[in-house]
Amino acid sequence: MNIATAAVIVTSPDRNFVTLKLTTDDGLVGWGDATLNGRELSVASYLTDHVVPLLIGRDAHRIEDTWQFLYRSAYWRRGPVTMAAIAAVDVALWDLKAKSAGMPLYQLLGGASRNGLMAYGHASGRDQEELFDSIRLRLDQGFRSIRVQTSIPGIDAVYGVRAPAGQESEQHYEPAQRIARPMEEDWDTRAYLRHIPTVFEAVRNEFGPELPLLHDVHHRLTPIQAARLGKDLEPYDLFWMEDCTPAENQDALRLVRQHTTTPLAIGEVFNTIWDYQTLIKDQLIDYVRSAVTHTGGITAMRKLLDYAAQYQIKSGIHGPTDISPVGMAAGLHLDLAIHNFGIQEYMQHGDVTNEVFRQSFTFENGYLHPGNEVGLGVELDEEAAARHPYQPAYLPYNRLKDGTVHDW
Ligand code: KDG
Ligand code: MG
Repeated sequence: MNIATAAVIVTSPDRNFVTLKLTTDDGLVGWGDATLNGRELSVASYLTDHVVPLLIGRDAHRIEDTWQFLYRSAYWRRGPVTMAAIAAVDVALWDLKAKSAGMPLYQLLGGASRNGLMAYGHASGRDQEELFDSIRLRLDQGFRSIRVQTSIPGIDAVYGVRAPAGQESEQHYEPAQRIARPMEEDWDTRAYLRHIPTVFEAVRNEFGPELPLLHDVHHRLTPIQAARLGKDLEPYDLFWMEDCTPAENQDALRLVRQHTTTPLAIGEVFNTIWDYQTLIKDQLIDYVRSAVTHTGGITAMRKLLDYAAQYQIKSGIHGPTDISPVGMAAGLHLDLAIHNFGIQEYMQHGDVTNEVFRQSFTFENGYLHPGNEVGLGVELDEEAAARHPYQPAYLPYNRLKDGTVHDW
């Protein structure tokens, strides 16, 4: 089973996606997701210009060897562009291996360790009424765990809160915008720290003690501010507080950890196991937030999650809309197979994306399942993809009231 052709497909149904298609000399097709939100074309170029020529003629069964070859032969290691490109190759090879074995991928990874994957949905609102309506909508859809994001009095636009009706879908928050320059948002840490505990108090009073609630701080606090927020949220029993500091400095989490028992999740912008080295061995976190797409694929994620398992740290695989259905499916197969599954984010793609990516994973009664098609169970419809050419898009960025650029 040698690789005969490799092609990079960039399409923009509801948003931009970069997909790698590998075809073998015996006619099998494998898919990999290489989408890096707001920087899509750099990964497409890395693949097309530097990786595709190296793949032709390689034995598609040699997944570990191909991973090590791409990682080490580049000399320049790590980084989101490199690791997304390697991830796409790795996932496409796992898709091919599972197809050639005639099995869904999770069977090759050891088989199912559970019946379904608890998923959390996103709820947000500009005020309490909107937030409660949004939570009820997710509960009606079947979600049993909810991420809560809200506007902050005095701040115009806040991460995770959907725009007013008419500007985007009623259901979905999408931060990347199809505009020529990044949108500027504003930020005020003191206003945020005052407001968020009041929101969780109101949500607990309305929805009771059982519902698992999550919150994404999106990298905006210093360690001592994050420690305070974790303490202030303890009465509301969060499932996790996510990305509370910008954790290039892994030791920052040590300070947060010393002050609070609120569980900590981090890692959606990490791209290798090394970004977690201190966090895992010193047990400074509870959940690993990497996406298969951004962390070198199934091969690297399996090693990362097995390492985390030795310290009772669980998975919380990243599943926003900028992970394509191919990347989502890869995460779901891994989730089903590993022992230390925690929770899976599920933001749900729009109808146009679902027409381009035919998928067989299911969501029922709050649980995702990757399905039982051979391979990943996702096929890209190239004719449909061609109807949606790439459109430049950017994530927003933040400034403080005095004009200083802040973490977004
Ligand atoms: O591309 C950026 C998004 O994926 C990110 O902002 C989503 O933080 C996010 C989350 O937790 O889903
Ligand atoms: Mg996040």
